[in-house]
Amino acid sequence: MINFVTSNKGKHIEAQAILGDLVQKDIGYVEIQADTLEEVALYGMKEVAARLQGPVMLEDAGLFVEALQGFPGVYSAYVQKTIGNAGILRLMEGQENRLAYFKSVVAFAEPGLGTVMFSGEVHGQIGFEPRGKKGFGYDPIFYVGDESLAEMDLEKKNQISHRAGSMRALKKWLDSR
Ligand code: ITT
Repeated sequence: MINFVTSNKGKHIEAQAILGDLVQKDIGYVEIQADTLEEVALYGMKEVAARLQGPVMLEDAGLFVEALQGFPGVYSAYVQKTIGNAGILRLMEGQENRLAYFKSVVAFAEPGLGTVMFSGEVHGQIGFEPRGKKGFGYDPIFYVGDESLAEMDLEKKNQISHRAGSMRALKKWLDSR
């Protein structure tokens, strides 16, 4: 059993489908202002590992838009809460380059072991309109091929997503110990 520290139910459901025995812990942790998801995750893990017993993991994710020089990136949670998907579409008005990617960094620790981290990415495009009701966050505006992530069921998103990549890498590592 692994404690997954996250406030995000959608993340928990997607990660659980890959890792199995996960318990969501919505206990919060300090997300520092840093240039990379790895730094945010590693710093958060120091706090979380000190507060919880046993195996624990957390994940930091972000959307990186090429035409916006990687914005919102490490600021993705704040941007989603403030200007949201409509705000990103507005920033992208008149932009021909729609390329973007999601990145996920998962950090795992247990007593007596240092933190290990794994990452995953999915590359796609920012659409011209939101589509779909599944998933969460930026899913309705992020397209892989003709479909937004919010149009895909969990199984399909979990075949291609950034989170599926990082969680599968963690699973492989856990299984090989
Ligand atoms: P935590 O408690 O785990 O930090 P969070 O939702 O704040 O939950 P992040 O900081 O990792 O998670 O996520 C940054 C933002 O990117 C946040 O607004 C998410 O909704 C969004 N996001 C992350 N993964 C996503 C995905 O698979 N699809 C769409 N949006 C995603």
